[in-house]
Amino acid sequence: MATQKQSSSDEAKTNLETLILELPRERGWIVDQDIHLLNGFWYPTWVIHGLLALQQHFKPHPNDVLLASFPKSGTTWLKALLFSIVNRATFNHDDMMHPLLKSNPHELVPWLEVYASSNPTNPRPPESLLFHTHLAYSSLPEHIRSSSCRIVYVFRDPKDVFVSFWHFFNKLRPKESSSISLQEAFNQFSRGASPYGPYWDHVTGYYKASIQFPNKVFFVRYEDLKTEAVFHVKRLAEFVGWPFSEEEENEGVVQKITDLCSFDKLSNLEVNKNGSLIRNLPSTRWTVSVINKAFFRKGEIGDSNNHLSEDMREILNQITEDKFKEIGLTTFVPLVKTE
Ligand code: PAP
Repeated sequence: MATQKQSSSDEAKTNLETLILELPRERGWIVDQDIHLLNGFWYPTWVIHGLLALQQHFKPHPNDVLLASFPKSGTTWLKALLFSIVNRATFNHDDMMHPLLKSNPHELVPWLEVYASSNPTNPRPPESLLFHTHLAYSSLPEHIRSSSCRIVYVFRDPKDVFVSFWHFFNKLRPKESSSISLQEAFNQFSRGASPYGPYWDHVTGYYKASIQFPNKVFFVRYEDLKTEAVFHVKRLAEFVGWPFSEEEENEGVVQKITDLCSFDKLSNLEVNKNGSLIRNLPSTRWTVSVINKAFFRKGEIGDSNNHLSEDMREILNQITEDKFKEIGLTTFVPLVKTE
């Protein structure tokens, strides 16, 4: 029996490897990290392993909350906020033992593809109703899209996303890996063939879903959160089913949670200055220690102005305008008026 099980799992692995070999391929931004085009999106090899496991075996609960994002759009921040919002009955924002004071937000909200790539037949992380994914909407397991679980999607100006992503890869890259120049990475990003890209199709998928299913998909802009944090944190809490009571509002709880999750607060904690996360991806040869500091660089709007030439900015602005015009999305104007 054990041998039969073993051979069917070996067979599944071989089929998966054959499938991956047949997909269009591009260089990723670090060694061992080629990206493959699967149903319109470019994913690293190990993400495809995780994605297929999720599509086959992930069973959502109706109360699950899934945070979705294109990398570098505000994931760490939203993980901190959502964790604090949904767990506030257990962990008070001013509790000295609050988990955010001792753990990086990525340790508190599991990343589904990573977990699934290590646990392909049982890809649901235990004891959590709050998860995160970088998968595109169309790549999500059908069970997630058709269930009543909720999805929060954060998006950000692609110029800042690109610059943030490039810096992050530079910090992540093992010494033996050859680097990718800003220009090379830019060329890949702008033609859509970069990790998790095309950025514009990623955003469009979730935006359309948020229009079609407003009770299922919540769409928030990083820039809006930066400028009107308390207002959007309240909306977020309502959407995920944990609205702030009048009493909490009078006690300033929303502001306190917002402060706890702010860039200044989180980036100055010992765990985020000196701690690290170990990412173990058994489907590749890749085990990497990611320093927590890498998730906190500047946390500003418009830092891309310091790194991209005027031509590069113009190219990304033009693509963005063209792609988002069709769906009525504008990157540079608040999505929801605060009054
Ligand atoms: P991930 O996709 O790898 O999880 P993600 O958290 O989405 O990364 O993006 C990191 C960006 O969010 C960084 O932006 P920067 O490179 O332009 O500085 C990081 O600084 C920023 N960031 C992290 N935490 C916060 C926060 N609490 N508030 C605002 N921005 C934040």
